Amino acid sequence: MDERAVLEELKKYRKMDLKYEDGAILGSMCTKPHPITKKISDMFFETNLGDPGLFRGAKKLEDEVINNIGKFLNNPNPFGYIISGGTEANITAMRAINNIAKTKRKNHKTTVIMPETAHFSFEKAREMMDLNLITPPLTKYYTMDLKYINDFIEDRNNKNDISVDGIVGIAGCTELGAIDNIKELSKIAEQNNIFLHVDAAFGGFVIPFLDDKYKLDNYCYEFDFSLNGVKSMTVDPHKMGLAPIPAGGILFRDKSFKKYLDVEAPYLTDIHQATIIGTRSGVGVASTWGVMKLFGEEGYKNLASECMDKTHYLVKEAKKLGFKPVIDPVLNIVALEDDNPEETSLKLRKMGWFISICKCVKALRIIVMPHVEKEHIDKFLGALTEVKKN
Ligand code: 0PR
Repeated sequence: MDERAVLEELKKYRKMDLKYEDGAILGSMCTKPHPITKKISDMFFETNLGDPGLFRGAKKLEDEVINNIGKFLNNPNPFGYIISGGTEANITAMRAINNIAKTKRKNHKTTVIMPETAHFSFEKAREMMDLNLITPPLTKYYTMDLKYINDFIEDRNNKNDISVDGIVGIAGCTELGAIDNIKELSKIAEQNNIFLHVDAAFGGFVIPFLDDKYKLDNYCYEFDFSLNGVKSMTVDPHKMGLAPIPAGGILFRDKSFKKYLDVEAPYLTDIHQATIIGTRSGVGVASTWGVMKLFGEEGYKNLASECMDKTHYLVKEAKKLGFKPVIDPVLNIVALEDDNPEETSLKLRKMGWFISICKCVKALRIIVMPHVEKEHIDKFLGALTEVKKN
């Protein structure tokens, strides 16, 4: 095939894909990347951060991006990477917890407390590392029950069996956007010398930029490294950061955690490697750097406000039509109660609407990403009303 034919053929496939701007993608945490990232991708497309000595510019950008993200998460001295996504970031944090636990005790199953609402990437980590996961009950706000955690740890302490190695709190849970009380979890973690990881894959690029007027009384919005117990955090540029996929983020409090991740890589330009993935593109790093410089704090604040305004619009209009949200919107994620979410979402899909559903509660799930406009919301609610009539 000649070049023109190859490209023409590829266009046919690309046409089969849904487009964010058409507004039918309502259940995705990704969105159309910022247009500047097309040019950046072109510039950095062959870079490989798996061998950073060869791509010193890309590596320097990665260090700068981690520092820049660290700044808005109140960490002046972060250590971390821009990697393939939230899944890799969470598995990386679990590797650290597991390896720290192994240095303390042999023949002990690493035990981590996390909510039932945690993303399924933790299930992959559990399976890979044979972790023991403890899931406390949820409060009516869909956050982890702190009393249960305190009692659980105290009980272990009393039995002289200090076996909790990690706690995971979620800042913006996948299904509902709820935020665990990271401030209290941080205290518990500090008092008991337990590693606290915060999964802010989604919330990391929203909560720091959220105007006070959107904040609810029932949630604590402090979630970052200003809380001393927080040791690591997942924060994904390819979600609300507007970077193209793949760009997930893992940040640790400081470089002292690197030794728990390093494996020897003697034939590379850097003789240790801490990331799970070896060969990895610098495109996500450079794109994240670019969008952050272009947008600045003001840009992300505006983006968060726009998405929250549209979220409240969706909730208001949905209520008028008799649909009830599971919780008031904490972030730009809405779950609407539904007696048969699987069936409803399938019917909607047949009409061209792609939402997702919750697992922890019977509900339809809509993520009001930047590409979702009010006109899409109106049309979608019309379709939902029709589906529920039949
Ligand atoms: N942590 C949280 C809190 C998440 O919500 C997600 C993904 C992850 C970790 C894992 O991130 P990666 O998918 O980057 O590895 N949450 C979305 C979800 O499961 C991912 C997604 C994105 C799904 C776009 C569909 C979609 O169209 O809903």
